[in-house]
Amino acid sequence: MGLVTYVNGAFVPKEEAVVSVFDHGLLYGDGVFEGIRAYNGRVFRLEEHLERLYDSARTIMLEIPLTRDEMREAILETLRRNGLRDTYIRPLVSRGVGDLGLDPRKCARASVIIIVDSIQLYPTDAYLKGLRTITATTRKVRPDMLNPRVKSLNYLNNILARIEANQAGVDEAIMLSGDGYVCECSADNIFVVHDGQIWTPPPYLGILAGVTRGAVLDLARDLEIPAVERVFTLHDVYAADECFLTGTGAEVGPVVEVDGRAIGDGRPGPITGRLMETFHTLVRRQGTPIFPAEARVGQA
Ligand code: PXG
Repeated sequence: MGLVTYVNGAFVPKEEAVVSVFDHGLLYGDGVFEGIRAYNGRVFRLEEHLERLYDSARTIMLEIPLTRDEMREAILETLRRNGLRDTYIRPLVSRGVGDLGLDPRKCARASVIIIVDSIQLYPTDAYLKGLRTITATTRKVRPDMLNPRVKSLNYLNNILARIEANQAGVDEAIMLSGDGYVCECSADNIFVVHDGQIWTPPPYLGILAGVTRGAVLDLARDLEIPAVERVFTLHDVYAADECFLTGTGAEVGPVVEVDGRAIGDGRPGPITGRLMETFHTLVRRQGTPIFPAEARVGQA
């Protein structure tokens, strides 16, 4: 049997999971979404993803027609119906069906979709040898415009950056703020390592407050690797000993080249390696159990 998708309360085969051409998610990118992973029968940091989804919806004044408890249950039930223990989950809430005007008041009810499928952002090889990146000429949207902390269906800014990476024949693009500070990549947060200390940009700069980013900061604390949120420039990236990206899709991925410059010795660094390893151990242990029978096996 093919994958089953949740669409407005119904579980339908992937091929039959469709939305109206009048859905404002399609017409205007009016909606919010999440990207979540399940590992080993547990949904990693589900509560943090739910919180970000509801916070994003609040900012765009989108009323999600499910309570947070109902949304959690809908996600878990979609996973159960698919019998999946290791997968990628994409909950999405759009403004719903309206007319051709952009006024959201014409949309009577938000549409809720939960897709489960596999995802691979970068080739497997890139995790061993490291990712090659460029800096995109496309800058981040300023936080006082459409705040990048809102995980909205408007991803064109990031897609333009990704196209720049594709055109340059590299894996990913680094995006800068309007005044030139390093922000994040098209679908991942960025970290650099200087003299054993980890730096990552602060969310107020106008980046997505990544769940994986948070998990890596927690791991750094556990491993007693000093970590700070701070503003930095491309110079600090070029001069870094190590650089890596984090994201639900990407997980933790080493960066070995930025704008034609080798980072460190041009190979994935030791701190990145430790974090990649401990991250993969963490995700298999921590999380919300999908199947109730596993609930008693200790949830972190
Ligand atoms: N920055 C941006 C701009 C993102 O879109 C992240 C950082 C990482 O956040 P999390 O919470 O996942 O650690 C994202 C992640 C994908 C994909 O293919 C990921 C995102 C959006 C669209 C696709 O993995 N968001």
